Amino acid sequence: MYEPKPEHKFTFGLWTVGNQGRDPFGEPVRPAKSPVELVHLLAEVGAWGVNFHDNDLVPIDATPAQRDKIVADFKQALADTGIIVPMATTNLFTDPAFRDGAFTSNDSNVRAYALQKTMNAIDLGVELGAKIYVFWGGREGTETDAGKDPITAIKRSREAMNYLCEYVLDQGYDLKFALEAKPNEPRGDIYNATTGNMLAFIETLDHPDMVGVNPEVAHEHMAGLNFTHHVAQAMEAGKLFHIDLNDQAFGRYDQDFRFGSVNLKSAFFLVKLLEDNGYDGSRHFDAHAYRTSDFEDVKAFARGCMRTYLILKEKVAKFNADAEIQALLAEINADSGAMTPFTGPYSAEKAAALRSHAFDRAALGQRGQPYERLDQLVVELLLGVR
Ligand code: GCO
Ligand code: MN
Ligand code: MN
Repeated sequence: MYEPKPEHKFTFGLWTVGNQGRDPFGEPVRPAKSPVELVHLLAEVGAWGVNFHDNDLVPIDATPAQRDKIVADFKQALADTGIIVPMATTNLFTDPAFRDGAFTSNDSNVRAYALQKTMNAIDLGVELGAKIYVFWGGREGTETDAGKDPITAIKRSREAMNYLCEYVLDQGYDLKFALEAKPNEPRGDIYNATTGNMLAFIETLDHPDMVGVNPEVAHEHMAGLNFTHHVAQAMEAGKLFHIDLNDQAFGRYDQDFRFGSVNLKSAFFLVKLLEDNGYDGSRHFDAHAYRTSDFEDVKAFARGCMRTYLILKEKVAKFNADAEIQALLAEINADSGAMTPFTGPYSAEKAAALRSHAFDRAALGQRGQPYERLDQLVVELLLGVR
């Protein structure tokens, strides 16, 4: 019943199930697996797609011949398993060249190299079938604002996005960009720190229609924000091109935990938002197994992400079909229609009528809402007693 199927569009990055458990305090605990092995692992657990950074697939120092062999082997693995590549991205953070950022680096050579690397990575992604291209500016930030002007940083980011949109148009690629915000880690502060910042930034680009967002649960949670509200704003604006699902305790380091493993209730409202509003992009799990896991446990991690999503999806259907919950919602949203003559699109007549209407303000302030009763029903639904 909770088996992943292609229509669920569950995807993982090579870097997620391939994560070796390195952290700032410790060395890798799991051996490196090749991209081909990881594609087979993803097929075994029932995923639909695989995503990658250029250098997850092709090492940064690979020769053209090595590149061609790696890409051919990877394509064979995709053909053998039926796994597809819906999204690709560029690694603009691991190499020391990017220690001060890529598109916002103070070094014009680094900024140009970042454009070159991204154009090559876009070609690679498109060659493998990607339709969405993610930009996560992990190093686009500062530890001190003494050395970088934040307004210049915005202008440099815009210039890079405009350049790369033109590149995609010039090549005739069927590719859209999805910008991923994060408040910090690995930089002290990262520019365009939240999904809301990204949405505002996109509207200033030359081709805003080509660009949307890739929000990630952990990133808004790291900033102490309501992720579901950010995703809702993106959806309402037609900008939810991709989503990174994982989990994260508020106030902690960047955890990338299994989806739904920490904040089950917010995961429920997120799945409800996506499912009720017909989101039809990838459900991408940008997470990794605990450092204590071996590869059997990595598979349990990946299966767990998908299974929890599907269980929550079933809970959403129950919520929508629950007579008591729906009756409470009807009561909460009851509207006699008495205000319709005054509200909606503005007219001078409506405004005049509204100004002369007498409100019983004390009565307005007396109305309680049964949110406690409703929320307890949600909790009982999630706890499995409804
Ligand atoms: C992070 C980010 C990354 C990006 C990835 C794809 O916190 O490290 O979430 O995992 O999503 O680089 O762009
Ligand atoms: Mn992240
Ligand atoms: Mn991410």
